[in-house]
Amino acid sequence: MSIILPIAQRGEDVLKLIAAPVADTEFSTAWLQELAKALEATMLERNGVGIAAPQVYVSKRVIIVASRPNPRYPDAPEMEAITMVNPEIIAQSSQTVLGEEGCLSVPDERGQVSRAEQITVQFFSLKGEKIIQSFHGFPARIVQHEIDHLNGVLFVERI
Ligand code: K1U
Ligand code: ZN
Repeated sequence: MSIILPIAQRGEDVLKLIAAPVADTEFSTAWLQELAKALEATMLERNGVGIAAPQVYVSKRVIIVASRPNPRYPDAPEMEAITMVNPEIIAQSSQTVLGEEGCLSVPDERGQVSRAEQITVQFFSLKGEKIIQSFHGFPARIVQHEIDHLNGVLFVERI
């Protein structure tokens, strides 16, 4: 069992900050593991397909991405949740696509947002392993939405 954390709501300062990178000394620590567990539990409790640490009042560069089919994206892949530490988009397609987004920090609002269709992301595992992975479609949209949270940007600012 893990802790369910409260979600910061639109207008709160923590959602406007540039989140701090996780330091080398923080990898493989109990606190980073516990943060990831609590983030995933909170995302699942809220039926989300992603979450970023600033949404639970922790201004650190940690996100979770967990695509699954849903009424808006019935063909979305079912993914194991991926925890990304210090994620960076290192390449993106020039092709963009409009798609519906929601946000756990902006309840009851949905909107069409233009995002790169395909991205390549460099990130670190909780143990500090460097991973480079490409995403397209809905998972790529979730990654971009979550990285926006790390940079103090909400999807409503992109509409
Ligand atoms: O970061 C968050 O606030 C979570 C957010 C992730 C997200 C959803 C849709 C597009 C991009 C990013 C959510 O999980 S909102 C709730 C949700 O499950 C959902 C909303 C719209 C379409 C599909 C799912
Ligand atoms: Zn969001």
